[in-house]
Amino acid sequence: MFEGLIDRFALIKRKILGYGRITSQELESINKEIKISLLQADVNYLVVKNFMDGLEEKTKILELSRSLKPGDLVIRAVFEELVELLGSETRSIDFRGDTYSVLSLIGLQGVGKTTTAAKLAQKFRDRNPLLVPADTKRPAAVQQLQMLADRAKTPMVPLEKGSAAATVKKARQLAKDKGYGLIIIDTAGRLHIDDELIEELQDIHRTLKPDYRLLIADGMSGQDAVNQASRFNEQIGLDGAILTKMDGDARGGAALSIKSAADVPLYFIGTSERLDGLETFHPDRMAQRILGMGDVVSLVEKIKTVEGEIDQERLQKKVLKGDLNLEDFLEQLAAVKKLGSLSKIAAMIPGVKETDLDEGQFKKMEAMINSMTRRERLHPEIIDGSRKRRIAAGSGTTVADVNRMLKEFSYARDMLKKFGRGMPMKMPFKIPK
Ligand SMILES: Nc1nc2c(ncn2[C@@H]2O[C@H](COP(=O)(O)OP(=O)(O)O)[C@@H](O)[C@H]2O)c(=O)[nH]1
Ligand SMILES: [Mg+2]
Repeated sequence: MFEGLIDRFALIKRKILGYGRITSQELESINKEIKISLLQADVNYLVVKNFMDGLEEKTKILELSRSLKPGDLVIRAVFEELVELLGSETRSIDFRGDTYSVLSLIGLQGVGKTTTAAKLAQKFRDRNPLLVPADTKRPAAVQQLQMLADRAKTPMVPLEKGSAAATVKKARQLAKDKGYGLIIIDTAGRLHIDDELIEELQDIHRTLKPDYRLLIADGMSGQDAVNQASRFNEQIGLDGAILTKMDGDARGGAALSIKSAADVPLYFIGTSERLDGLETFHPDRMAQRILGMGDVVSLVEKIKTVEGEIDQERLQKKVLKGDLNLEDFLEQLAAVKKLGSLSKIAAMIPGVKETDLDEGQFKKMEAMINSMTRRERLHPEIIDGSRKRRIAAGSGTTVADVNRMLKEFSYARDMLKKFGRGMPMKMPFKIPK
């Protein structure tokens, strides 16, 4: 599946990850290659344009960081855009709890409707499914479904009076009487979408309202599949799609375009002629596959970790400039608290004895800072007598406590500025008694 696309992306990825830094010209040439790869995979050109716009927007503002290579960030951006293109979330059929659910399979001739009907019956056998032949034009179609139904060990309603609507009505009655939990309708296909086909489908849907109108399309047919999705969606409405024959040399165009171009999300993909050849479609896994599986996952994980550390870098810069305010201090207290007992952590700092730290004192400080307004935290110098009284009352402390805390804070800030370089900001600083 998608071999060509995967190969081209592998080359692009190797190139991107090889760069130590990426200039805007290099970024431009990378983007051009990505664009060509998508077009060669037969992705709809408007979809490609949107994709590139999104990607360029993302890569333009890459935050430079000492710990991350720009190449990693570019790959991550491509990955995220791909996931979005593929529909973001994994879809699943939401079955009714109280009564039967109805799936109507719609599509042109030969795309795999009948096969997929049986695959779904097998996949959801625990729902007690019932197969419904609604292709009345070709007697062979009913026989084919009967054969597949036997293989899937699922009952099929016999064709009623040569009429699709009558057969569907019969299925509804049977489901009520015998407690079938899932009705799967195999509708008729044509070589082209015509008025007669649309009317027939509407007639069936009027008789038995489907919970899901699912387009079945041939994944190898590229943009034809997307056009079918758009047209059926306009004329009868679709809730989702299943792309078949993805085990063949599907280039990826249909899967990558159907959600964006036709607004029809992909639920499953067919991956063999056998009845077990139906897979849930996962946008993130598919994007991983396109970009070369495992390393993309670990790369995204790594970026997440480093982004947490970037916050620390920002703080360290403030420390060095003497810009530290009480809000940062509060943030640090919270971060340290998450790590566990303060005294235990402090004991790991050379020169700090466990007894130097008074946990109660820290709690008091936190309460006082919490009683301050944001402006007071950012500009402690505005805290005058009346503000001190308010803060003391709000935190259950005294004005003397507030005074001491402010003195300690400004002392700590100045000390940190002096000795800040290399000082681990995760640790609480030592407060003179
Ligand atoms: N390789 C492969 N073949 C499939 C898949 N789904 C359907 N087919 C084949 O496609 C052909 C047409 O399928 P059929 O269900 O009769 O299509 P229908 O006319 O839409 O009902 C049959 O030969 C199926 O075996 C699939 O996912 N992979
Ligand atoms: Mg058929």
